[in-house]
Amino acid sequence: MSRLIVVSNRVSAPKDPAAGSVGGLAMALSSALRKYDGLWFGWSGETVEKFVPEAKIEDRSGVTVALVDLEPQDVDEYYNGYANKTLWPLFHHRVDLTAYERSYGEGYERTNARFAEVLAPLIQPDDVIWIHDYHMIPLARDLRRRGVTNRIGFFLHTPWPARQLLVTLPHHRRLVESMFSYDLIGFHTREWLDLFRDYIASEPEVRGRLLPNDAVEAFGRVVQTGVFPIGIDVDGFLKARNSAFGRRTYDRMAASAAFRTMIVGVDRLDYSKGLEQRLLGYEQFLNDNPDMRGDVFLLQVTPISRDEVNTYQDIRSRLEGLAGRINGEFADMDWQPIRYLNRTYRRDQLAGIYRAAKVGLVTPLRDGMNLVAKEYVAAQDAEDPGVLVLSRFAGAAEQMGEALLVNPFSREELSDAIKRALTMPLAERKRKWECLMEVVRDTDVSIWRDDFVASLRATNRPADGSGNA
Ligand code: ADQ
Repeated sequence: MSRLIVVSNRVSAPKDPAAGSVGGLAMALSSALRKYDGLWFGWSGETVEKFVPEAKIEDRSGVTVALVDLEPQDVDEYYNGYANKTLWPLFHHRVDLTAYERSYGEGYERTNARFAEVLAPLIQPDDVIWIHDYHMIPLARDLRRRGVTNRIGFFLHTPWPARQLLVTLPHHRRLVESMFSYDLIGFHTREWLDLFRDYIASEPEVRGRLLPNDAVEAFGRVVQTGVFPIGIDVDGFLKARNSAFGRRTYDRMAASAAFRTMIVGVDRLDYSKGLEQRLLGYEQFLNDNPDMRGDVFLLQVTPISRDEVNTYQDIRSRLEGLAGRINGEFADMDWQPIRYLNRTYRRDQLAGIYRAAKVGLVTPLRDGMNLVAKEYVAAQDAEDPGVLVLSRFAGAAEQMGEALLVNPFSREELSDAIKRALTMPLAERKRKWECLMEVVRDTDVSIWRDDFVASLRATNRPADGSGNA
């Protein structure tokens, strides 16, 4: 079997795979790389004064990684700029937060060309290349320019935006055209794929054709697309949950809840996760249900992320203010309605925390998939499972229809859903959980990975490699 090359902005192959903090995606990709004797390529996270077009090769527990250092200007314009201030907000429908700076677009193009310059010589004729996420959309085009004719696939971990919003990007056509250098493009959900297809078919500057079996034709080329819903490493997560540390964390949480019912939220601090709306919905619930105050509390675990971007500093201080205000207004001498913390936990601890919560609040305003929803379900006890309240705007909602689906923009709807979750009879909770757990198992991260790689290997490549060059 030919080698697999995984490419992502940050290489998360773990130095120590036994460490409790390694995520399912990192584990799944690392084990595929061990199996196919592959390579994981990406930015080292380091900067150098002058770019050197050569990768640093390391071995990380049997996985070969190839890392590139970038110049500070690349990091400002490509990573903090175009990736995190332009594409991330735009793909999450926040045009109000999108930075339309020309220098960011130029830095993005330059840095992707640099990645191609370093990666191209590492590629062998039979390698299959899998590029991840919005940081590296044009990379296949840049590799083709360097004569790479291998199969190249792309997977987008975020939503794809509606055409009406995508066209606010000055070079939207160029960005989308670059995607036609791939052999396969994958999305988490049918909804994101349909939005992509809508752009191809309806955008006057493109006027592409939708072909059978989700192939699309535009810019004189044909590309295969598909839906590949990501999931968690179910067995690994259950092992973490049942480990001594996972059980100890559960006991510790249960003791600290002191017979009160815990509601949990676990999200990176990001405006796409709907954290302010969630706290307002919870406040509404406290207002609507004075008799339930004192019996519940919300544990909101929110590690800081992308703190070098101003928008993230703003939302951080707004959230702190909001949590403080709600606590100030409702707390009693022996009860605090919100425990708000900015730290990360190991997976076994996280599993113990989820398990102790009778309600999981996963209410993003827009999210590619959302793995917390699946982790919360996997952590529950079959005999007395908690209830998942899930935003209808998370990709996960396309599969997890048995959750209590809510519109996170409406605080009344959030309040009603929290109440319904807290009062749901055991039989209904069990029935819902069984359906949801089946979805979690059916979308295990290893299934997602194998499905994508097999589909990529099955795509038709022109014999001389010229068709998509
Ligand atoms: P994210 O936006 O990061 O991922 P999500 O899918 O929820 O969102 O994954 C977050 C991960 O971080 C989960 O595994 C969670 O356990 C972990 N995490 C969150 N808070 C933590 C904490 N306090 N301590 C430790 N771990 C914590 C992007 C897209 C998503 C898509 C994924 C995968 O935005 O839509 O589901 O990629 O494709």
